[in-house]
Amino acid sequence: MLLKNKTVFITGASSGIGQACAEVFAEAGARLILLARRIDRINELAEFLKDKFGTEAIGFQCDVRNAAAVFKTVEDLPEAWRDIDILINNAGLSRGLDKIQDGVLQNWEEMIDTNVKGLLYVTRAISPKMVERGSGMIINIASIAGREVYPNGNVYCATKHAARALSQSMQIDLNGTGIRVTNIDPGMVDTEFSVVRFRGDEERASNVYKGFEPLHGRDVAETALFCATRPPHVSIQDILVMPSAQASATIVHKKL
Ligand code: NDP
Ligand code: 8X3
Repeated sequence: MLLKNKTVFITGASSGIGQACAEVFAEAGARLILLARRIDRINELAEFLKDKFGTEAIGFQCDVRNAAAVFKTVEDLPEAWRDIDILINNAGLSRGLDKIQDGVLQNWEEMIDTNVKGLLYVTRAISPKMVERGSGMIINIASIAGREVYPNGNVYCATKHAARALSQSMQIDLNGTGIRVTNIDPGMVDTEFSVVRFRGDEERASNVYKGFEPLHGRDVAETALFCATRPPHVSIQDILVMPSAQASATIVHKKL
């Protein structure tokens, strides 16, 4: 119960890494604020965690691309939920895998609006109160795609390079405020990520993870939990976590 009574705010908790974070942080005793657009899934998850761990959790339907909705969600939090100890900026997505010259503008907008502007809106809404209280932690889920680019990854990689730059900026700007900032860069994780990237093409998505064992959402969530449970004088600023079979963004040892 390392995080007993700590309040953790997780974006993109309806699936994959965000959902796994909810489970792992619940197991560690935290109370949870869960956000996503698919509120039915958030409500089911909150019920499940209440039954399994006795977790106190509240959920909100919120599109992180909508600044007004993000600020309203945070401003309207019930009194007992306003002191957020840990923010996990996880909501994000990829759309398409096209050469830059063939790029689909709508896909570009969606990735930039979610992965960069969404992360910024949520951070802007939550961080001032952390500064006021003199404590808090922000965990940004970026990606190996924030350190390397790969063929046709162009705009997705650019958004994750931006997320990485923002983690570093937050570390500098929040220095001395009592807020720790952690950047986590996962390699390939078997979530709904590729199904979303390929707009529901399950076969194409499952081929991405064939022939090796990718990370699971829980592997990333446990990494986040490790960072969140260090003593206050320790800040894990930056972590790269890869499947053992993956050496770089493009080199994966597959046995097909
Ligand atoms: P999933 O597709 O399984 O989960 C993505 C989550 O983000 C969902 O809960 C989704 O909820 C939420 N989300 C997407 N858009 C929005 C939005 N506009 N507003 C609110 N929530 C949103 O993928 P992952 O779990 O893999 O992705 C989580 C993060 O991890 C992303 O930032 C991704 O870039 C990153 N990542 C993933 C890797 C991978 O290989 N899977 C590797 C490295 C990083 P809903 O649709 O209900 O709104
Ligand atoms: C998701 C992992 O390798 O598809 O960030 O970019 S990858």
